[in-house]
Amino acid sequence: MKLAIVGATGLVGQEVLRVIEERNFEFDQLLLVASARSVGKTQEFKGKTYTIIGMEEAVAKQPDIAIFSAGGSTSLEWAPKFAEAGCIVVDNSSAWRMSPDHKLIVPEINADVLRIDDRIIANPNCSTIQMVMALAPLHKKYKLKRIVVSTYQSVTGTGKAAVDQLMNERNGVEGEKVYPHKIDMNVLPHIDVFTDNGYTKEEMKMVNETKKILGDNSIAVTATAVRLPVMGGHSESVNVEFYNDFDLKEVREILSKTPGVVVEDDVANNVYPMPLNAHHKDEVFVGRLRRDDSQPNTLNMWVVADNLRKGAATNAVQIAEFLAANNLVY
Ligand code: 2RA
Repeated sequence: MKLAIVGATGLVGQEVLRVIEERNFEFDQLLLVASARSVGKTQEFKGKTYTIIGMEEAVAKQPDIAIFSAGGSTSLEWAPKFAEAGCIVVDNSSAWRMSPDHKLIVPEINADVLRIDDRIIANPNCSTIQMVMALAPLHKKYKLKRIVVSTYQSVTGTGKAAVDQLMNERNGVEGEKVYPHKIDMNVLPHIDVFTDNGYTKEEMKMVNETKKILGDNSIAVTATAVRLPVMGGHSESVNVEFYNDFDLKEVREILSKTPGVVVEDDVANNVYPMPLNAHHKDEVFVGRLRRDDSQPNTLNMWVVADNLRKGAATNAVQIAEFLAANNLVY
């Protein structure tokens, strides 16, 4: 197995390396690929020194799987070239997510739709992944009607420069600004760009990707995505209406038995999911489960996950693991 990590020097690329090491993902050859400004630099990984290569060289080496975390424009230009060379691309950008010809995969939910001819596979947006991980088992049981979600997203979702802006502001140091406003001691109801309907692209990703992953365009979704000066992960307040009534105890049981989901819900002892506790972990943490008495069949929950892990790197590596385990790599 020849594995390429494209965008290897970014926050997600670095997390992908940590995940493949932790999960002992098997490969014969590893290619660390990045933009021209990083080519020639070296990186230690599992006791070996790797020299970072460029995109042309990586394609020429014909990797079997390439995990892309290099942004949408790079993926639009290079994923087809890698695929042409016989590689399966697992892409973390939004470039292919809503393409009717490409699959959008959360392995615990819909990996079974993957086939040998899938050459570019989309990794969903981090804020979508954690939400559908919590909602998919409940959808199966009670059938989702409407989702109202507000997110509280870590600066790590924007990337290293955003983390630097936060820490510079906190330390009173001048530096590059990636946000239109101060982020420290502030919240920005603005993630990605605004669209003509007044929503941001981040909010529309949650609307559209949720329907595609759950395979049900009838689900009504509305989202408000907010950026906070937080590091450990994304948090979400999810209000969900089902077609069928539910039993709260049964909801708790279903979630507790869902692979990749951990219920942290004991408010009498101040137990609920928090980004600081989710940081560096692969699970999706669910708590504050309670019925919304303002309308029938409606549940409130609080969902937290490390956006760089299950929200990006781990989900992508799990897709790669599924491909390898099911002989979908040729
Ligand atoms: C963010 N979900 O948090 C987006 C992309 N990682 O900025």
